[in-house]
Amino acid sequence: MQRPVEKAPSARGSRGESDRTSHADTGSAGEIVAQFEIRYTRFLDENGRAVRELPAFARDPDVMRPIYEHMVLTRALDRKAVALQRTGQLGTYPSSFGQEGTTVAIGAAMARDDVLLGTYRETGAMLFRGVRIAEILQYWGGDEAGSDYRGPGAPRADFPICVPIATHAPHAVGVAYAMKLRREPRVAVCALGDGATSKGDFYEALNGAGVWQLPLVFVIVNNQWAISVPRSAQSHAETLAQKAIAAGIPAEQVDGDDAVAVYQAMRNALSAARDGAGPHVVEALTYRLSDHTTADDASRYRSADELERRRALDPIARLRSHLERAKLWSEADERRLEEATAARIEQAAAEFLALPPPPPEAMFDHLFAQLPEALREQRDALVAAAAAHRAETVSGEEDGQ
Ligand SMILES: Cc1ncc(C[n+]2csc(CCOP(=O)(O)OP(=O)(O)O)c2C)c(N)n1
Ligand SMILES: [Mg+2]
Repeated sequence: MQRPVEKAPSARGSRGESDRTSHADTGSAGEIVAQFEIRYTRFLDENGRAVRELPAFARDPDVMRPIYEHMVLTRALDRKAVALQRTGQLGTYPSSFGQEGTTVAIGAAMARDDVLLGTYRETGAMLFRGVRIAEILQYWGGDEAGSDYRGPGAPRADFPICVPIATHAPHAVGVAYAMKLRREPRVAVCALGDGATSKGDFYEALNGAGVWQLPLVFVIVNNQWAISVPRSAQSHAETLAQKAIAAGIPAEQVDGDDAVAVYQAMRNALSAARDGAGPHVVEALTYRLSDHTTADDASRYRSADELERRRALDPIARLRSHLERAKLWSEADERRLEEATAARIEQAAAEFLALPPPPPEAMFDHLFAQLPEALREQRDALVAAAAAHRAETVSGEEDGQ
């Protein structure tokens, strides 16, 4: 019996109606009504050699050099932030060590007016988009004012770092819906982890983005771990990208340690979304070389062998070899970059360390344009309690207690 099909599968990469017919009689359980495939793209191998014809931008110094420079900057900031945390000068910090190829290429591919909704591991994208180093440190130092990006050319519309897993995915749908409603040529980018793809928020967001055909690009930053949960225990699906298929959204995988592959996939997805072609999902396969955060010790759950193997795929070394081979980078460039990067980091760290500690009520500020009523009450209560505590301390000191 023929099963009615409302509509041919619309996801790019699907085989569509004609294949359906050719497979119709092959199975005893019924005809195949939909088939899909997920493609994987990589341009540079682990040694930075091209494995297929490179896109033109891969030889364009104006595109590639800033990407490389920001990858180096991101790694240097991570190193400094961990050192500050270890010496009691910063709160818990999540390094993006090993993921620089993905996070920087996300930021580089976006247009200024696009809106980034990222997790705590998108430092490279934030830096590329003009968030100041001192602001990033300020945020991780526990001061919410760091989320109120104010540098020159700051991405004012970008969302603050999202620590709750996947809760920013439905927000991204709202942002993209507004863009569509206002007919703005803008795209929302929602970056989230492999672990986040197991959350209901993610599936709900995919569904909304698909059904409303929103200008929204999801990037699954698959770094193989969700704290101590490995990718193999996260989902039985062969790829995380294919979760998009159920929502009618085209999806693909890229080598996330190949900045050229991530940049190209993002550029294509962003320009299609800007032109009204709807959402897209990019799964970037990378690896978290660091502990989950400074509060974690990954050696308790993953092997030294695995880490060793993955270190050899370093996205920075890979891109540098490509740039040197393409004559876009030299030893002298590297020395200059190292010096300039170290100076920028030290200057920003000094600026951060000189900031006065925020008052306790600042934790309520800088996130909402208008504080919701329930939070306003809590803020008022905190201000009153802090004032009472100060008065008590002063009178205690006066009494010589
Ligand atoms: C809603 C929610 N549940 C649990 C946590 C605790 N938590 C913090 S990070 C994390 C793992 C996230 O893994 P993944 O999405 O792969 O991102 P990654 O940290 O690897 O970048 C969890 C469960 C949280 N922050 N938010
Ligand atoms: Mg992860």
